[in-house]
Order: sequence, then structure tokens, then C-alpha cells
Amino acid sequence: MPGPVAASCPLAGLSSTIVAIALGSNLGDRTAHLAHGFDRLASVLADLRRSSPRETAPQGVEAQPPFLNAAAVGVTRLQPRALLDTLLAIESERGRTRARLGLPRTLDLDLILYGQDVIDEPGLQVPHPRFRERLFVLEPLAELAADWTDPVTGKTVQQLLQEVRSEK
Ligand code: PH2
Ligand code: MG
Ligand code: MG
Repeated sequence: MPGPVAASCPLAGLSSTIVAIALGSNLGDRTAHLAHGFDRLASVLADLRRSSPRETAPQGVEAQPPFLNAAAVGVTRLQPRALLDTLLAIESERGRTRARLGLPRTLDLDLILYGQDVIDEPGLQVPHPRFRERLFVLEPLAELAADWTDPVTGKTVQQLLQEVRSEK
């Protein structure tokens, strides 16, 4: 039986979860923004793995500068909402502003997958609702976790990537 000490410990019962995060930048020093993102992710996630960065054309937004995109995979004890807040705080460190949706950004850190969890709350949808159609997410993620199964469709990252590629 857990005693009063265990019951009051904020980490009691929290297990580790593997998470996937997409990084993007298309404003200012893109390489420096991504490097900062990776370094800060390494400080908040265990066993961080980093994809190679790649330049991508903007997808699904009005004409704007090309992006530098990458993906990261690591392990966390944070709950999804706390992890999301951490990602937003790291974005702010690079001067990220949100005047309106879809504008060029210094650093975007999107929570793509949180283990096998499916979450649909205001401001927090996991898996990311658009990651299955995004080459700029699936390509770097497949470098790190091609066999990860999307809990919604049951398809692996590799299968999703092949589907998007075959639609092109
Ligand atoms: N992010 C978007 C919308 N479109 N296109 C590319 N190539 N890379 C992105 O990171 C990206 C995008 C919304 O966050
Ligand atoms: Mg995004
Ligand atoms: Mg975002």
C-alpha cells in the first residue's frame, strides 16, 4: 500500500513515455534555431535522438520562405500537457510570436506522438492531427522511428510515409 509520502510525491506512479517532436524554422537563422531546439530538448528528454535537418517547401500555408525541418525522439516522465507547455516555452526562447496562424516562425516544436496515447483536448491533440499528410514530419521521423505505430490508424510511420509519397 503506498503510504502518505508516496501519495503526495508528484512523480509517484509516473512512468516513462517515448515521444516524437517535429522541429521547424523558416525565419531568421534557421540552423541556430533548430540547434537550440535540439539542445533544449536534450535537456528535458532522456535518450534524445535527432534526425538530420532538411530544407522543405512550405506545405499548406501561404507563400513564405522555405523551412528547415527535423524530428526528435526521446523519453519523458512529463504528462502531455506539461510537455506541451515546455515546448511552447522553448519556442518563446527563440522569440516565437503568434500574431496569427500560419506566419513564418523562428522555431516551431510540435508534439507528434506521445507513446500510444490518443488525446483530444482544447489546444492539445495527439497524435498531431495533420502529421499523416506531412512529408516534412514523416521523412525525418522515419529516420528515427520507422516502426512506430500510429495509435489512430494502426499504420507505421514508414507506411504513412509511403502513402504520402505515392500520392505525390
Ligand atoms: N509547418 C506548418 C505548415 N507548413 N511546411 C513545411 N515545409 N514545414 C513546416 O514546418 C510547416 C509547413 C505549420 O506549423
Ligand atoms: Mg507546426
Ligand atoms: Mg506548432
